[in-house]
Amino acid sequence: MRTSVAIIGAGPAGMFLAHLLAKSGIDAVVLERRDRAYVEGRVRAGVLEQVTTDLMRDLGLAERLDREGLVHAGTQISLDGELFRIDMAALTGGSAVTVYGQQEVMHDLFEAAPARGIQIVWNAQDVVLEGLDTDAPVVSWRQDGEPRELRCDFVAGCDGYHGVSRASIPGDVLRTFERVYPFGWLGILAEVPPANHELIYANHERGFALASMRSPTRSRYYIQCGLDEDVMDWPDERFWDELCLRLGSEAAARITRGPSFEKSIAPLRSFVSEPMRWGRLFLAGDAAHIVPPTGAKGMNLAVSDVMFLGEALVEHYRGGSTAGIDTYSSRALARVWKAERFSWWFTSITHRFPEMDGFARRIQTAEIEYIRGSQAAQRVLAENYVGLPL
Ligand code: RFL
Ligand code: PHB
Repeated sequence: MRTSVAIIGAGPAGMFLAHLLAKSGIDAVVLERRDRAYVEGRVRAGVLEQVTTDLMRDLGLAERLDREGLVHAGTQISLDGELFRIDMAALTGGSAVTVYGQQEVMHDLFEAAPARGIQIVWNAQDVVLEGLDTDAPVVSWRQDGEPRELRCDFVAGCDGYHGVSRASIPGDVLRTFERVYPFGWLGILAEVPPANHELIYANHERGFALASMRSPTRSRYYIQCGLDEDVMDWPDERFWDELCLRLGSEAAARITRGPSFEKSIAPLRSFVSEPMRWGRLFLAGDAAHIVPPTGAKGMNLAVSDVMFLGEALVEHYRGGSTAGIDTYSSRALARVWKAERFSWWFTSITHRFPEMDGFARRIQTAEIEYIRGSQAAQRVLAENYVGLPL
């Protein structure tokens, strides 16, 4: 088999890239280790930046998004139970975010793929990348136990944090930067109306909490938890009690409790690997970087990476210029590091850290009080939250 671009991974990065290339008539094959139900079933991101919703519109994938997506012009912050609002639209000249689950995005990307000639190979086992520093890379894998091979011009490594792509770059080329946080997020989904029409990010003495949603009838809530905790120790009633305490009485009064149908713990990490290109391999999305979920940047960064990469590849195939390809890594990393900074900062001002003493706690409180009282500080938060320009 032969194609122009072999895309490893059918997550948001891989599938958005496949659609971008298809739109410009560039041949690509997507290789995915799991099946469609697994990829589409993963409960993950919920908040889309305008860059992401605009791309979905450009690609003709926004019919359902425009019908069902919940546009949020503001967000709420709670400090020890007291709420205040950041008017993102007013502070950014009209920008907003849209609540539309990653599962819905994946569904729309997969549904539209066959009609556009996008080829996805599901259950591709033991993917190996070779010849990445030559003009003729080769991707091999196993399909139902049989060996398969794909020759290509370029490989897009969109296979997430645990994929093979980053690991195919020699150790003396790759530099990695990392912070691992001493806590996780315990998240639930429940078929109950959300407590509030906008998200609430809460800093409380007992730890962080987040009130989010997926639709007017489906809520997504998170609380900060220890890394050694077990979901089995968090029956629904305990979760609701703790959530209500941390969000404070005003928000708690509006919480509708109900049985959760998803409950899991996610660790928090900041991670960047540089460069994002080696020879004919390009890394995009979680394969190259991870942000803690505070600020909702992960999927949006995967999207901006592949917008840069798509542009570079189209430029190459149209005119033979390698300018976009050569600057891909530095262009993508410039935006990545700003989102890393924001996610790290937003995590650091909203969570309880084990080593936190009275001084650290008061500095944190002062920082949030400062945001509450300063338009300038609110604007900084808002322009990062809605997404920095490409
Ligand atoms: P993905 O989604 O991990 O997809 C990678 C795909 O590659 C496949 N794969 C392989 N395929 C072939 N061969 C191999 N060897 C392979 N190894 C892996 C995998 O099966 C998978 O299908 O990476 P991608 O595309 O870069 O997308 C990244 C986003 O999924 C991720 O950043 C977000 O989910 C992060 N995230 C959030 N992002 C947001 O923008 N807004 C949010 O509100 C938000 N909330 C979240 C989040 C992530 C969370 N968790 C669980 C990590 C909330 C949570 C709790
Ligand atoms: C979510 O709804 O899953 C969500 C929302 C905002 C975040 C992270 C996750 O910052």
